[in-house]
Amino acid sequence: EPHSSVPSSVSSLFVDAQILQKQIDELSSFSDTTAPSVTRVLYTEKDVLARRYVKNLMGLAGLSVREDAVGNIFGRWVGQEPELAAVATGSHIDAIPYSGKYDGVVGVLGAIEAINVLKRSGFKPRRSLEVILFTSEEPTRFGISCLGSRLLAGSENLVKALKTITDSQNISFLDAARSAGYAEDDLSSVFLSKGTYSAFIELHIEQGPILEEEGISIGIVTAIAAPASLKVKFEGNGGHAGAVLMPNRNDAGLAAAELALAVEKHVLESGSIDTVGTMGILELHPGAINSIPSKSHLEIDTRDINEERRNQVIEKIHQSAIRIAKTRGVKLSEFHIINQDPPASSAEEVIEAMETATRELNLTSKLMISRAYHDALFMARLSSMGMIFIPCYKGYSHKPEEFASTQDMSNGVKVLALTLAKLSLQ
Ligand code: HGY
Ligand code: MN
Ligand code: MN
Ligand code: MN
Repeated sequence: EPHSSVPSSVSSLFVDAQILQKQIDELSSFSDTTAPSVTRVLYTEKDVLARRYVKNLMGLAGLSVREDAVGNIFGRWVGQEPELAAVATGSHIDAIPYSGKYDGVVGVLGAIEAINVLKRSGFKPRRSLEVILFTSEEPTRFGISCLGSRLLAGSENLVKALKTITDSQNISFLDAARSAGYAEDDLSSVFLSKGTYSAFIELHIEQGPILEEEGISIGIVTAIAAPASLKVKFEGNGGHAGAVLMPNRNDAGLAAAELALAVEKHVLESGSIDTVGTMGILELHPGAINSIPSKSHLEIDTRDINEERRNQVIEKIHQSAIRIAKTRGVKLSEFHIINQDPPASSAEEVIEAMETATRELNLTSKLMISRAYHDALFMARLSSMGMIFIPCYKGYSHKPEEFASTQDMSNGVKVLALTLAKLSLQ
């Protein structure tokens, strides 16, 4: 049967930006903190409400919806040749504490709107098109980033870890998942086979200032930086903050502080602006002003577009932790690498489809790398991958001031719609 063509006149691509903004605002109301901040953590009551909201929009868009054992949600528009590998798109809707309402959400609600745009244009997909809501892209609750997409890409280690892992309230992953109506089947049922998708594309705000500063409408991502997270614990004798003289102290808190500064030192001595690192979590026990910390728990996030250089930083941080423990007479009770992922490159054919789409839409675009990680980093293990960035206000993200204009979102949705259409017909 004749393939339908990509929407002939791109002017037939109409994005209902008002509805999209309204949906973004409504979704942001499912939050555990007051507006304008958004907090929506995996498997909480607000997360379940938000998932229901998105499933409803998928249904209204005529997508057939399914959910897997950890709550990845799939909305499929079956194509004329349903046996072919589908073209997928999607992102996440979980939000770290006190963050904004666009991170991830633009790539889920915008993807559903892209489907509506194509339907309104009369387009008929050859390959099925699938919108994915990934479970728990953020590491907030269980310390695991991109939990849903990591599992989809296949990870026996993660299945094992999820059987025992608990959150800070000592609730197990499995109990939390069951409370949200998931984890009935074995978690390895989540794995997707390599041939499931021919391409995966994620629409996301840039979470950086470049596109806005340079007045460019679309970022075409060529690679996603290699993320790693470390958990470190020190233990000392603690004691009275007044009575114990300095030579007799082994202060677990100051050991953590010294390691945090060592992270900065090792990152800066890498010689590349692409190497980054911080200590995002620091907990001191007992956490009383007049008690020398007897325990410290710190978590370190370090990334680089160059995997080798990033791994050298991790090695140096480990050496510093051992040295600090020795010189301060504290115990290094834990040095745990939570994740140490390789970077991912976008596929040439997806980049080309995006460049053609932006040209046809008369939009300016720029090739760039993503320093933030995304579910696309793991979907790249299953199929060709690409990402579309849109500008966001001053590059702000992971804070309530996060903002993307309806014009920029509409541009992003059109590029996504046209790219999906092109790849669906290939
Ligand atoms: O941290 C990240 O890179 C992502 O935004 N969660
Ligand atoms: Mn055919
Ligand atoms: Mn994020
Ligand atoms: Mn994100």
